[in-house]
Amino acid sequence: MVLGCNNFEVIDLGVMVPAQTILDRAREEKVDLIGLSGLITPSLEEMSHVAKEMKRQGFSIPLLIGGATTSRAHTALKIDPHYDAPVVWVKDASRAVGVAQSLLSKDLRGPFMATIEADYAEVRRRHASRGDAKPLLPLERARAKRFMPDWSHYAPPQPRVPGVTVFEDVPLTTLRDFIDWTPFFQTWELAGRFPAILDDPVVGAQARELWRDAQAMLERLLKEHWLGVRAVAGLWPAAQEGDDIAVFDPAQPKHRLATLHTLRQQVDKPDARPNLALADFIAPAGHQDWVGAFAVNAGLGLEPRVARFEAANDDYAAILLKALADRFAEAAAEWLHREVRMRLWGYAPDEALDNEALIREDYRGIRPAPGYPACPEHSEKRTIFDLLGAEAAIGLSLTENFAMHPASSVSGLYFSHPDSQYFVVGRLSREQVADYARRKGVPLAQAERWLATNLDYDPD
Ligand code: B12
Repeated sequence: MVLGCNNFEVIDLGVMVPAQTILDRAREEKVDLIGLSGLITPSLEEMSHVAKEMKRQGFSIPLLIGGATTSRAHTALKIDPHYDAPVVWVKDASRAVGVAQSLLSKDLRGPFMATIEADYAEVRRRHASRGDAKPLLPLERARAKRFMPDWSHYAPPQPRVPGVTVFEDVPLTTLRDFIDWTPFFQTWELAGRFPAILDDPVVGAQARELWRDAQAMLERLLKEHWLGVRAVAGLWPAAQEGDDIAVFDPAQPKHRLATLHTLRQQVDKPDARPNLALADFIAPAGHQDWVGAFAVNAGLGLEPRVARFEAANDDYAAILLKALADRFAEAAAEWLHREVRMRLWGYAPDEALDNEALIREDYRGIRPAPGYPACPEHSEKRTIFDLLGAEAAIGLSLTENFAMHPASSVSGLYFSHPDSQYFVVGRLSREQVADYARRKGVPLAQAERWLATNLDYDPD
């Protein structure tokens, strides 16, 4: 949009486009630049692949990199080395115009690229000397330091409604009260917490205008029922098995349905703090513990509406609507988690928390989502989807790189242990990645690609 408003003609190929389609179209249209955007980690690998293909197929046009999951370091280390023509990471869209103009100008390109290359060289130098970073604990030591409550004194809550529960049509008017508006403003690159942001001395006026537009669209959306939201939650008997979680059939508790694989922190912590893995929050066999999973889809009916706005050249309304659908996805995850705590699992039937308290996570239990720092590996979504039957139940599909379609959707796990908490898995040794690959039954190189941003070593 920003480039379009500055006299660049942009050909938008959409999402999950194969490398060859991008390159063929670029040739056909004789484009000046290619841009790639990445929201979740698996896109990072795909970007390196596109860069390699550009080199192999003799391209010489610049490659722009952007999106929430990309970084200067990743671009310098993993993409730039694969392509000889300029590769430039663009921090936010407002800088895209300056970058594109510099790259296309005969006079500016040289000095501009000299600065970028110097910058990347510095990133690579720092990366090469990162051997100075504190060494990680061997896996066995990290495991010995796991979170280990006295399970013999723990009575896991038994669900009131075991197995899978589907919500065909979650009322939008219910979800409205569960919306966390702060990330909505982030989508528009307006920094600050809601509602204080509305009175912010710098961005307040803009935030208020956006807020008014969003409320007006929300009213129409509710009245005319533009969106459908479906949700599914499941609760199964479970047992900790090392860093894995065995998941069983509620009807036949000896029948194993699946294994969830978790990753353990290996940083050497100065004090007695444990080295956590999510599996630590589930009791070992013999204690009748349970694990949960969920998926919500807030994108039903969204695409044709967005297409209508786009056809009318109303990009603002199209983005506003997508951002509202994203808020409904997160609100549905918040609402569903409360349903689970109060009703389905039912361990907190009398919980009485307002939206502020929910946003602060003042309740018992967590819902980590694959891709977030406590479980950075996205392929676990496949297991979650299979357990829930998410495709059939709520019309949510998973691409081969584990992105969910429709985009406005969230999936994750439920833990009920009162001490369960979010944490950052962080850097991983080859030893742990090899162990993880073995547990998942995939080649080491595959696990290394999935965990590319967590590796403490160079896999090549
Ligand atoms: C909104 C959001 C969502 C929404 C919508 C996602 C969607 N519609 O695709 C919802 C709530 C649905 C969601 C779901 C998920 N999310 Co989310 N989400 C975000 C959040 C909060 C903001 C992203 C965003 O829209 N930003 C606003 C846009 C405008 O910014 P942007 O993408 O960075 O792009 C800007 C620039 O980068 C630049 N740019 C972007 N692309 C390009 C390309 C070029 C060529 C150029 C020049 C510039 C450029 O321009 C933009 C404007 O300046 C981020 C956290 C964050 N603060 O970034 C997490 C984040 C992206 N999500 C994350 C995750 C893990 C997920 C889930 C996988 C969780 C789950 N298990 O359910 C799902 C995946 C959904 C899916 N469909 O597969 C992680 C990804 C981490 C990772 N390593 O993979 C993030 C980074 C959060 C985190 N801190 O860990 N998410």
